[in-house]
Amino acid sequence: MVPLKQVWPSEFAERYRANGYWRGETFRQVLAARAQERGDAVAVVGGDQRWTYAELLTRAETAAAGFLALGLKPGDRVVVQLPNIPEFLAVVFGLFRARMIPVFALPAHRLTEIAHFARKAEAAAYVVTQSHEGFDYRDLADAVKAEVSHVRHAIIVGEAGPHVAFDSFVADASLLPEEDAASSDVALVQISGGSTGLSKLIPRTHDDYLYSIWASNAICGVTADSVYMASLPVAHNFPMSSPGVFGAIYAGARVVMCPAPDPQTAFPLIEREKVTITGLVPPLALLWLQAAPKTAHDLSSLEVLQVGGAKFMPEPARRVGPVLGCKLQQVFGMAEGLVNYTRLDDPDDIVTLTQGRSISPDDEVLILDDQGNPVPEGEPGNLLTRGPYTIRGYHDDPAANARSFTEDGFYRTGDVVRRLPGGYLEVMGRATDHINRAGEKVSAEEVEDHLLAHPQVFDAAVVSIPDKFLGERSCAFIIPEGEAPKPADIKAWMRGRDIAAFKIPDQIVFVDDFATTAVGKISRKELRAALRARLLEDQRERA
Ligand code: AMP
Ligand code: DBH
Repeated sequence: MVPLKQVWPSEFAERYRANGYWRGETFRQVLAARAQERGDAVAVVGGDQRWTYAELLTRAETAAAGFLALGLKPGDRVVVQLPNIPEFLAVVFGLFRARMIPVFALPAHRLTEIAHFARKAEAAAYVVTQSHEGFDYRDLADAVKAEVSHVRHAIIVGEAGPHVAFDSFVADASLLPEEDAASSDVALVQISGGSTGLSKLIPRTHDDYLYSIWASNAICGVTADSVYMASLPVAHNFPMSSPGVFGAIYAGARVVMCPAPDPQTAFPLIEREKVTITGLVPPLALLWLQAAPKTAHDLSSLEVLQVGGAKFMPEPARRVGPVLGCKLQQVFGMAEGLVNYTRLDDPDDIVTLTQGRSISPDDEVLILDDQGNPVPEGEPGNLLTRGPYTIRGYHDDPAANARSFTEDGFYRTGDVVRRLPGGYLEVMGRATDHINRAGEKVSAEEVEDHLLAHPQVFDAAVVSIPDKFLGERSCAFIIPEGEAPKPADIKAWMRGRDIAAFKIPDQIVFVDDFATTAVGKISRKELRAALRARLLEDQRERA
């Protein structure tokens, strides 16, 4: 197996420890400590379940014993694809207890993505729920096991069919490893949204991830009295760690698992559980703003609404306070590390017009032009960063690492930002080609690659176009091979590729050629930019 690691040069690691960011804690210790201190406090609520910290610990230990009893070993990687249910925490803390490493997939991912994660991580097992939003994950589990031979076990939360039932796990303290992980070990693997091709694996250590979590708690006001609701899919880095469900557990607070983020589902839960803080992507924030004035539900417990994942425009940002009666906090983060927040006591203009400033005094934030020189203060440029919770490399991907990291270890975020006084950042756009579809990042290259597999597609270029609701949507320009198929046929065919639905182009435009007049070669990046400009021009003319 390719070792999973994340290593900072020793002078950096020493500084991050000396400055108190890396505390030497592990996730196992965190849950054990909270169960000791606050055993009777409710840790997580979801569906008709309510577990105290003591119960969550017991369930995590039972899960750990179950994984080990199957023959899985410490160090094994396990793909976890669960929706917002309390078992998510039992599974993940169970894996931490057994010193196994969760690799997080989103509920929307399908065979193509899961097989890629499982292969790349050399996963030995796969944990899913029986079904969610009408999709039966047991069939997917069959397919994953058939396709990726080292995935030996599929563990199902719910009716397991031919697979292993999570409920069948039995406690057995004698199986549990005595020795804990080192805090510098990789604790978990996040997935990059990715702009070039397939998603990359992001190994995060206990030290660095826990730092981003407890420091986020301080910035977001999360304490033992908080009630954090996971509205977005909990496997996303944002609801997991900014400060997310892990932040809530770190603080000894209560997690509420909201099964879907629509107001009809979320508002009754806010009322019932007296939720104090939750996070949304901008399109959902718009829905909440629309629904709140008409709701009969009492939302007055809500103190902070975090909005992030994509740019939140100033106009709706201004409405959050008056309409929802809570503070807005903008969050600009990435699974690779760096997270920026507006602060709870910032003036309104900062909160509505910026995407916040970074967590740590030791976050190094560079804003450079395309030649790598710093831009004048306040001018837009490429954001690069290095720091105590930003990775130095993806797992097992030298080509991606050469592209995405500088020689001195800065991560090229691909975002274009400008810096305002006080270190606040305003996100201006993207330098790389992905579509930020309501917070879901879709790689243009990955979708093009699928389209090019279609027999009637000669060439394809996928671009993002502004969308009133989603922020951005995807448009595929296709040069057909022979007669053009119907857009609906292309979409149906894409669905058959077993990929997440958010990757299927929202719009398809057939063209005879890409009409690129440039002499010689044109990069795909330039091509996409030209096509996008042409489409926007056409739209303006028609309007
Ligand atoms: P990922 O690498 O998939 O974790 O996605 C992180 C990317 O999402 C960032 O690099 C930004 O492009 C985008 N993003 C996250 N939060 C915001 C925000 N508040 N405003 C604008 N873009 C954001
Ligand atoms: O979009 C993201 O990936 C994101 C947004 C807000 C993120 O990873 C985070 C906060 O931690």
